[in-house]
Amino acid sequence: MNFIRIGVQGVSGLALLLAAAVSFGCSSQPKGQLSSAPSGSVANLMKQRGLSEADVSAALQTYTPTGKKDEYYTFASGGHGGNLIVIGVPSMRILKYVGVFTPEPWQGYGYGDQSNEVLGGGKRFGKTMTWGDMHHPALSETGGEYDGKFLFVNDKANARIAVIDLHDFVTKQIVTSQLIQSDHGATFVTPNTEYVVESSQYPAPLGGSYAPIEEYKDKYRGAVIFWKFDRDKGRIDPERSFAMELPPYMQDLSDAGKLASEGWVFINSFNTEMSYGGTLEGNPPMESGASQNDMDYLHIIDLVNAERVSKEDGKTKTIAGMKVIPLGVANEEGLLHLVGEPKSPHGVDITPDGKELVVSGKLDTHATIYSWEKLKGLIDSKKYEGKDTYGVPILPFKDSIRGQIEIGLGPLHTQFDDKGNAYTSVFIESTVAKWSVKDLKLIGKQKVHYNVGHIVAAEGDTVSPDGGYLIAMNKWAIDRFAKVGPLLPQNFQLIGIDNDEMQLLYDMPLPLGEPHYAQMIKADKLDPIDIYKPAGMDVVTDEHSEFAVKAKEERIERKPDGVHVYMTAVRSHFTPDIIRVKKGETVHLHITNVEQAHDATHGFTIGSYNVHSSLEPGKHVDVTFVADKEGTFPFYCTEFCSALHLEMAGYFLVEPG
Ligand code: RUQ
Ligand code: CUA
Repeated sequence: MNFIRIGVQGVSGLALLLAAAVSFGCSSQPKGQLSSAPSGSVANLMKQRGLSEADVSAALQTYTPTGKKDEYYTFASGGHGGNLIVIGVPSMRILKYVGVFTPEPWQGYGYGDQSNEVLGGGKRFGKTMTWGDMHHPALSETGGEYDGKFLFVNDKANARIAVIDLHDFVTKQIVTSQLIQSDHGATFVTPNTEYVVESSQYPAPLGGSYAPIEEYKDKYRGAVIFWKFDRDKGRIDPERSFAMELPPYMQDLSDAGKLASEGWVFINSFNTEMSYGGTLEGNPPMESGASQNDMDYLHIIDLVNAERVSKEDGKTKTIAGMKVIPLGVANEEGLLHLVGEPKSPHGVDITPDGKELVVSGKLDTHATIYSWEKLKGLIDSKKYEGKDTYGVPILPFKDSIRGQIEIGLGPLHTQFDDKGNAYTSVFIESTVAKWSVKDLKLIGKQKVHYNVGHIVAAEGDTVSPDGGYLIAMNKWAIDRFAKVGPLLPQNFQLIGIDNDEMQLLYDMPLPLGEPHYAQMIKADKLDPIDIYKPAGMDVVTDEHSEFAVKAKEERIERKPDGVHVYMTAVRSHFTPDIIRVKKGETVHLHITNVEQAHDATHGFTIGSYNVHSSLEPGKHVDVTFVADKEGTFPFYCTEFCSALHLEMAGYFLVEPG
């Protein structure tokens, strides 16, 4: 009876019961009929639904009965949707979408003054972006451990970084710098979240100006921005942030050093050939031009000294409002080193002890394990094998690695468990490879259903990974679910990693853009609030709003800048419930949900005016718009808040001007 091998605690009794049912209860049941005897029903259900013992074992490890909560939260990027997805593990139930880079109607995100200001923080060349290409979430850390306080995430297309506060799961800030025109090595945080790292992907003239592409080598550059995080304020401080100019290679993923390598930052790159396409103009296509060299470069940045240099007079330039350490200064000060890395590398992942770096090349079958001690020794003794076109010293590859391990076709990203193992996603093969970090030996492979990109293991990129669970984030769920037309959902596959052999536990379609990366954190590290207290909170500033309205103080005031409506929401009434304005007047709605009960969320909309707010208990929102259409516009509450919810309504009357 070896059918159930469960690593999850607390179900062993049930497992035994089911094992007994399967072994003894199924012999005399006619096909297709449910037994009334409890001992037979499981076996019968298995038969009816065509489930194997492995299926039942997997189900037992993920099924979460009503009222029981998940052990982990997974925060996954929402890809092209620009929203963050909160998922419970092991149930794989979706708990929330958090509006981040794109408007999110349910939360009223992007439909009111506060959230518009957040989205406005990410304006590019004066324009508010309403879509994002979200890639890599990073949880805030203390001492290299997730602390459950904040989450950062990047938008690759528009080089934006967002800050989400996990006390209420609300996006508080978006920052961007026109220094760079895209990002990919983002977001990664230093072990105490002093800095949030954002490096560019596609080189461009720094600051966003035009330069002919023929001048690529001279005028185009990459850059890395170190956004300073102010933990007390819970916000990035652009004033104390700085950047470093990088050669015009295509910088890829990055990681921050920890423990042994704390204070250093590592960034991969490809296209060290500096190919820029132009097939119609007689050039090689970018993808083949960019794959000529056998080696690309890993960038090694001395963040501690870079921070010092960034504060010295005359050592930086200001470009697009960002303080930048020029490449020349970085070279003089020894802030940047390169080391070869095999063919088109993608992921760079630091081991939990911070002593080694795992780099995987998309066009290589190996993972390469660099020793931080060796790299540091080479840097200290200035042992270079040469310099690149831009004068950046290159460390000798052979002297910097401990070894390589044959993984398979197209290794990408690596995560770690609590037993000294590493897990690497293998894109072309569609597998997850498990290997021992100590012996560089392959232990096994788990087939995943289709193109796997990132993988995420429980706290798998911290100084103390948990093991237990891993999610393979597969792109394009061909053939896995009921068909929904040519545009395919993504597929998250939950894999148990507590036993020697990995076990596929669950398939979860994700009906959004390509998620890329996620973070998985123990649920008990988070302690989100239930209500905003006291009532009248501006949830973006996290302060009591100056426009907060108290019961009995509701009013409508005409001021030089328009009509101010001070409104309260309480089950089941908006006060005032009639608003009269003249066509052309500017309207300022100030709405406070004055309730303090956990189940007292209201919503507010005025039809045809594209106004929507979510009013959680105690929340205050401001909405400003011009009453440019005359007419009779009902407004109402959009959350089914009470038996008289439908009656929670009123009229917005716009008289002809
Ligand atoms: S990168 S898998 Cu941002 Cu690997 Cu997508
Ligand atoms: Cu308030 Cu429905």
